[in-house]
Amino acid sequence: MNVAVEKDIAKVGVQNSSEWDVLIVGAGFAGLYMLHKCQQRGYRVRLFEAGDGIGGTWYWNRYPGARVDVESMEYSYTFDAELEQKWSWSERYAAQPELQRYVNFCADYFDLWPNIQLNTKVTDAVYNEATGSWRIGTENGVNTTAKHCVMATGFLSSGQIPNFDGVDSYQGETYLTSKWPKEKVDFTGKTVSIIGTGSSAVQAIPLIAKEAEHLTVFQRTPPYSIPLRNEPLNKEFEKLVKSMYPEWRERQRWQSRAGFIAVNNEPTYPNDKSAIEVSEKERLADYEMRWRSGGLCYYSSFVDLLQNQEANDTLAEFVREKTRQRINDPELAELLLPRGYPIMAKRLCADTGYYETYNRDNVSLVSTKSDPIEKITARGIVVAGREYVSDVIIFATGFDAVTGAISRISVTGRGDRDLNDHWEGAPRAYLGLISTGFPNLFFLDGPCANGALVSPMLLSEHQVEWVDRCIAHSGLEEGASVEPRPESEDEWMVHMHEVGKDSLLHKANSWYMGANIPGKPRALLSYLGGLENYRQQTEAGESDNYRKLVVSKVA
Ligand code: NA7
Repeated sequence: MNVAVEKDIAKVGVQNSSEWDVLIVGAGFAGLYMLHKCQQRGYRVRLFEAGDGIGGTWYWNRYPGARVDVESMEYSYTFDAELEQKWSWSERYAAQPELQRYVNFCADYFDLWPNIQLNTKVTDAVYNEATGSWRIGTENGVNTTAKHCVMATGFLSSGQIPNFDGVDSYQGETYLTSKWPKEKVDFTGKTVSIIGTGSSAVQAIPLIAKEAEHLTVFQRTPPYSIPLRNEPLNKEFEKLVKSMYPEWRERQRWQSRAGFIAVNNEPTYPNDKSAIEVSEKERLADYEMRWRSGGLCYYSSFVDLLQNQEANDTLAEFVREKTRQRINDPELAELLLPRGYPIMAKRLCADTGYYETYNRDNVSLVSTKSDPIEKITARGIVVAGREYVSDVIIFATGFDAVTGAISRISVTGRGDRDLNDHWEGAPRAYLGLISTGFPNLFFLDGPCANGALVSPMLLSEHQVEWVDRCIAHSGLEEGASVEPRPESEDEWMVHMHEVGKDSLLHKANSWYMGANIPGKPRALLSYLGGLENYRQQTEAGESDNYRKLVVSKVA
């Protein structure tokens, strides 16, 4: 520990028998900012990261075409004005390698490396009621104790390969998009199969198709996908944003609905009108304007798109019509067009040449909607009795999202209660930050907050700052603890379900609902109240002196 840190701890008079004041799990954007805050406070802090590099999701997801679909100028840390001015993005939407450069730059900039421990996968955490601290175990046998533990494990970090019959018998090469090798994978001259057509596949397919001898796509549910319109970062736009970053960020935080405001290189406000109450002309003008901008800006279109089926249908039909024009073969287009579930009820995809890829001679589509994948053999994939032989299978099959990464750690709270038991049926956490019976254990971008539906950068920064103040409030002394009153957790869950009950999200089998994982209980995993409302609710939780929490301080 450095002398300055020791001095600071001496200053606040910490008497803590734990090895660490705060142990953070996960070196994504959320965990790294948490580490920065703890360092600023002079805490004894450690961050454990399973990978051998930092970046979390952006460390693991290195498949061809991996790129963020929130604009780079908005998908970056917002808490440090100097950093904002210093860093320049090269593209409108940063690709994975640039995101990794950014995250490493930030770790250097804030001098985070001394407290990051790589290659350290946390397996279990057990609360000690006598000391009010956590014992944390890891895969490589390192055990440690910490007064507070912050799970910054990510909501799209637990990749899943479905348990296809015969999956282990396959003799070719296999890849999972969310755990892609660091070395370049060369598909030249190979026949490749890819299972899945979510965001990851939609990004990877156009690039793999250019290289492979033949690419076969196995599609279960056609996605809704909007052209991303990526390009080198417009320098005028960069200048504009950098000249008004404080105001821009405030609008992202408080006046954006989902955390981003750029549309067609301009700052905008979300559209607060109903899609069915405006004239068709006005409606189509909004949809056209967003189509020109590209990407995810439909999330800030008409206010009722995710609440009202009729409103939603207008956008779904608009997108289908636009999509139809991108595919040469009308029969194939019918197979690729999304139907039967509301647009945005599964996460919208944003693509670069996805549909046009199906116009190539070396790409074919196998629909597994009515004929699911039967099995995987030593040579390939079997659908409807036909074997599709291939040299490579890529699983772009998604994540055990939101709860998966936390659930894979064995977490034992007060009274030997297992967190997975507490979350049985559906996860529960006050403000999505802390669960009753699990004192001093915080979740960033976890369930019951709105991580899945807003720009994660903004949400996690806000949560980190909340957790930072909460830890400071409850203290680091032995025996001190903080957890929600049972009724506070109940109240939040009632509020979350009230806010989400009429959402069209319930009408699709998405990872938002846990419905992409066989056996996972179907439940709304995220708070749908919007970013501003979430910020208000969490701030209210503090301004009444944490009345909804039980804070046991040590005199
Ligand atoms: P997604 O969006 O969950 O996509 C996974 C894809 O894999 C999707 O098309 C699934 O079809 C398909 N899938 C999953 N299991 C199966 C089985 N058993 N059989 C056939 N097809 C299957 O994950 P991504 O990695 O693409 O994107 C995750 C998020 O990252 C995304 O939402 C953005 O936020 C960024 P389904 O739709 O379930 O029928």
